Amino acid sequence: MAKKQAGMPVVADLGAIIERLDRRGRLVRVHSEVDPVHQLAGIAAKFEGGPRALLFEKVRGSRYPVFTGLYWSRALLADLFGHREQALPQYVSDCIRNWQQRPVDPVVVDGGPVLEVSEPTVDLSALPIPTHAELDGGPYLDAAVVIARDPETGVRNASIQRFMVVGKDRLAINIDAGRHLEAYLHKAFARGEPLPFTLNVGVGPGLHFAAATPAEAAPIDTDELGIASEFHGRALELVPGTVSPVEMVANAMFALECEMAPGELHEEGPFAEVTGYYATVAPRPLARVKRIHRRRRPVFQTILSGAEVFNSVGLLGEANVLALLQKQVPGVKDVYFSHGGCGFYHAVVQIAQKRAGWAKQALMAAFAAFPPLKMVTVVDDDVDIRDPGDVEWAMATRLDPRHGIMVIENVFGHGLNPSFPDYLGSKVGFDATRPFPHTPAYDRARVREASLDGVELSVPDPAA
Ligand SMILES: Cc1cc2nc3c(=O)[nH]c(=O)nc-3n(C[C@H](O)[C@H](O)[C@H](O)COP(=O)(O)O)c2cc1C
Ligand SMILES: [Mn+2]
Repeated sequence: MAKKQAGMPVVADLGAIIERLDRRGRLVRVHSEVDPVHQLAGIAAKFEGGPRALLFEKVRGSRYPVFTGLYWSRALLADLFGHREQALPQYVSDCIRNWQQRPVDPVVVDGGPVLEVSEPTVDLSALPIPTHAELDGGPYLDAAVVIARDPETGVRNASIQRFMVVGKDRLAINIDAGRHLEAYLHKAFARGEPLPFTLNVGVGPGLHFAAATPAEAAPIDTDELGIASEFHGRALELVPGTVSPVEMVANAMFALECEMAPGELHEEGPFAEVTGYYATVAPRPLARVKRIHRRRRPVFQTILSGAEVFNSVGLLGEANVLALLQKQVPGVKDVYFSHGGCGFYHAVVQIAQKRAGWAKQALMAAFAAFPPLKMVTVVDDDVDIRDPGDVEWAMATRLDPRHGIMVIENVFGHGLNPSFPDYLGSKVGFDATRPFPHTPAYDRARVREASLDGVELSVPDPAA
């Protein structure tokens, strides 16, 4: 692993993060050689959601280890950032607000760890790129941060897209409708030009969060890489591209310089998505890899479709909905994107209502703040929004089905959700708050808090 740069915060460097996880008993090391086709993901799935990430030390066919699981537990992320788990959305939303008010743009430096080795030839088969699910169409890069520049304004964008390996120097990419990369591609192709971009594999969560920040919080005319600077407490360092004006992340593990040419498509998919369904096969943009750079001893990073995505795109969506609701609707206290809702289709909002109708205002504002949402449920502040049983209790006892359910027909949503074919479907909001003004009929019954100190008791183990 490359040496840590002086003063570099741990969250800014994946090498430092892996070392820290190891020291704190939060890293499972897989010593045996594993097959990158299905076996790696199968082993990783056994640890998914747990308190530890995973390092596969030997992966068949490659010289490089593979790291996974950084995002599958909020407890692990909270430990890394030094915040309480439940305070993460507020912390993330505060960082994004600071960036919106006083952005610290990235700086371009001459060199960095990612330029330690520049491969003489491009051969993606040398990288330990895993094939995850049984029906996946091939190996996928799914944790790489895409950096591109607006062909008209030169503004940089950061995002994450899935890339299927379709040749030793070719990738097929899935870009959802409405992404900034899609807009850049249209602009470049309208001019008859290719779109250069870089793929940065093995970066810290600050940059990963910057890339996952939704367009509603980081509009197309802003350089959202600056959000990483905010998480790091210092300017993000980039190095210049060697074949195009698009930069690479100075301390990434690997950086691939790529290009999409007008009209070039390739079949992409299937891919087991975060929804729990396979994304369909279709002709999608083809990218050519021009150059591969890496650290001397790099670690490849991959992400399992599931909790890892709930806690990245989901956490960033949550933070943005929270920020907007706190600004627009009095009384909003907290927001959670439930895992049953795939991390970004169902928002549960907690509100201390001071006036009738504000819960419904919260419903409308949440839908506007994050277009992939299909469901929003608003509950009072005596309900635990992270406990599905408690949310159901509020729906079962407080929701008035005649007045509390709001259906919005034929509206733009997320294309990966099968109930939104071609991005069109219907959404539903549930106002599960108590009638306002509040009456004792809806007061929650509670037993008095008692201490077991000094209480003599015997607790047997139940018979097996
Ligand atoms: C692990 C992971 C995988 C993702 N895969 C895709 C993808 O394949 N296609 C896509 O358009 N967005 C994907 N996203 C979501 C986008 O990266 C995210 O919405 C981002 O904010 C888009 O950037 P933009 O607002 O600059 O367009 C993924 C996000 C994560 C964290
Ligand atoms: Mn963007």
